[in-house]
Amino acid sequence: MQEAMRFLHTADVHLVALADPDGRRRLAVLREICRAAAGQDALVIAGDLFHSPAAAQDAGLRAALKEVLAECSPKPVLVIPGNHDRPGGRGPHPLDGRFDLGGHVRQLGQEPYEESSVEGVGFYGIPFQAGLSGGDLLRGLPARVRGGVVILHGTAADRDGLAMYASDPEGAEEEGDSVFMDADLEAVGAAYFAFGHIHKPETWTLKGGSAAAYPGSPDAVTVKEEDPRCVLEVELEPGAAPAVRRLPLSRACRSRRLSVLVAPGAEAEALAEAEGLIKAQPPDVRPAVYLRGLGSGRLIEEGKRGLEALFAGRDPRPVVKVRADALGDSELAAPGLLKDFVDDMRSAARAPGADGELAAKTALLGWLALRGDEDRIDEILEQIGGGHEAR
Ligand SMILES: [Mn+2]
Repeated sequence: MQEAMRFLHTADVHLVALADPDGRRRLAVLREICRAAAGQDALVIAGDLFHSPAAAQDAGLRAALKEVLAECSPKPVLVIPGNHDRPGGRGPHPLDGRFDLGGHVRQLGQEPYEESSVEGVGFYGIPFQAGLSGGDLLRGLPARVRGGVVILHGTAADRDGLAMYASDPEGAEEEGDSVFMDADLEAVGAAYFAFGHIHKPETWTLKGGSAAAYPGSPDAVTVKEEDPRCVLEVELEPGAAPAVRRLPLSRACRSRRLSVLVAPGAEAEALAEAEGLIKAQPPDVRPAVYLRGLGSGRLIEEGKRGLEALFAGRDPRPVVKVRADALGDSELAAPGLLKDFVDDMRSAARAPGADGELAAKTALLGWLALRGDEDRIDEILEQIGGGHEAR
């Protein structure tokens, strides 16, 4: 490398079929990235370009993808398979060259690593694979990797608090998870480690002046991805630490988790609140509404379906999750403490000048206190105290 070089680093695009609005939006975000990469020396995609092997088999999606990737031609695109492109990390995968994604697209699919060069800088792609540990994979890189770039897909184990952002922790594709330790990265001595797998943007420096980063998914894939979405611009200069900048993405959506408290007899108020919250979100936010508390299971489920139907045309579509204790209608009507509680709450809510929703929430706390449910009380007080806007 004679002078500075710059490339863009993304990962975890999670393309799905274009019949799904998520698929069309993610491809539009990738187009935005490719257009920006046309002014750089290269684009790195560090795994999980496809959400699943089935998505990669979709010829229509692949044709659209090839057209989008052409936006940065002739600048090279370097891509490795991640755990979603290749569940389990074994056997064939869609990025082994079987599909033509454009002459400038380098599919680094050979195990244990595949080498490529851009502007005299070595790029070492480590495809997601199950045979070797993260430490063994790094120790297997050649000595000339010093000063170069390593592209890899897995969990950086020494990054506290990041593991929870890995997608689908219960999914089969998490098997054979690659784990990389900072000490092993430091021993490699590459200038930059282009990670994929964790969907939250994170950049860190290593001993010896190297840098490592997750760009995060460019478009929200799960409800956890609440940070603004970005692509990373990496600048390598001889004799200097890499400079890593976050570039915002105008077409991307991010998630926002919102809680609504449900109380028996006030289910409709809670659902109206949920509707209002969803409507209040800006268009780049995917609202994820959690219905908490307790109430009629029938009314809550009906309400959830109603909200989903009402917002079926919204892009991005909201997510509605029921986290309330569901009670049967007969339980609510049966004589006893619960019946008395519901009746008292209803009459309190009907009192002149009363705030029905506030009455419901207050009564719910009373009901949980009667049940001795201290954990739930703390959780609910925290939600009420924090307010919805704070998140
Ligand atoms: Mn991913």
